[in-house]
Amino acid sequence: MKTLGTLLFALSFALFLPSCGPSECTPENCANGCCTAQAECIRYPSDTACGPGGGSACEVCADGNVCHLGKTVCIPGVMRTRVQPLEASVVSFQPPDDEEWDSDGSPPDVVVEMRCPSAPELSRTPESTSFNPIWSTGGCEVITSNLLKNPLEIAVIDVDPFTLDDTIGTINYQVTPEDLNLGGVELTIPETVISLYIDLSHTYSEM
Ligand SMILES: [Ca+2]
Ligand SMILES: [Ca+2]
Repeated sequence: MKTLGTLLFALSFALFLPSCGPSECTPENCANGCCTAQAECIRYPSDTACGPGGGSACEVCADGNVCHLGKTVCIPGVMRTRVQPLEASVVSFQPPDDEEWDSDGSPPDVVVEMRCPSAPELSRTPESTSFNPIWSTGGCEVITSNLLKNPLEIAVIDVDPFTLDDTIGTINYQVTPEDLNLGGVELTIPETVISLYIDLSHTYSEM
């Protein structure tokens, strides 16, 4: 009965382990966040754990309420986030053969296409002809809670008028409460996109 012996040994060992209750969450060890009922320190508030820094109790926002990230309190209404690519940095040559993006050696004509969670249409920025393209339009605006449920599907493209566009890179990215609180996120697509900064700006409206 070797198996049973092993089991009993493991069981007795488990019984003598120190109990793993929640550790404490206090104003001292959670100065930058709020404390959940499970004694977890939440640094970046969201609808399910909303509260200011200082180790106070996090609030779960009631139905029809959202966590106002600036005020760090639950307010009645709807929160929307505008997702806008602002700037990127693209490598000078196309891997794997280090070809130029365009045959005349000019910089790529970069657009960012995004499929945003629950948005009805693909969003698309204007062209920015540069290795460091910038944009200020062509993003999407969605209900913020949807952004936390499904990833952004992002494609960075070099538009070519007479041939098929070159796909510079694609990435699916799941937005986090941290990104929402910081107001943006910087992404990297291996090999081709050194950085892509996406701005996340929020608006709140009464139901
Ligand atoms: Ca091209
Ligand atoms: Ca081009």
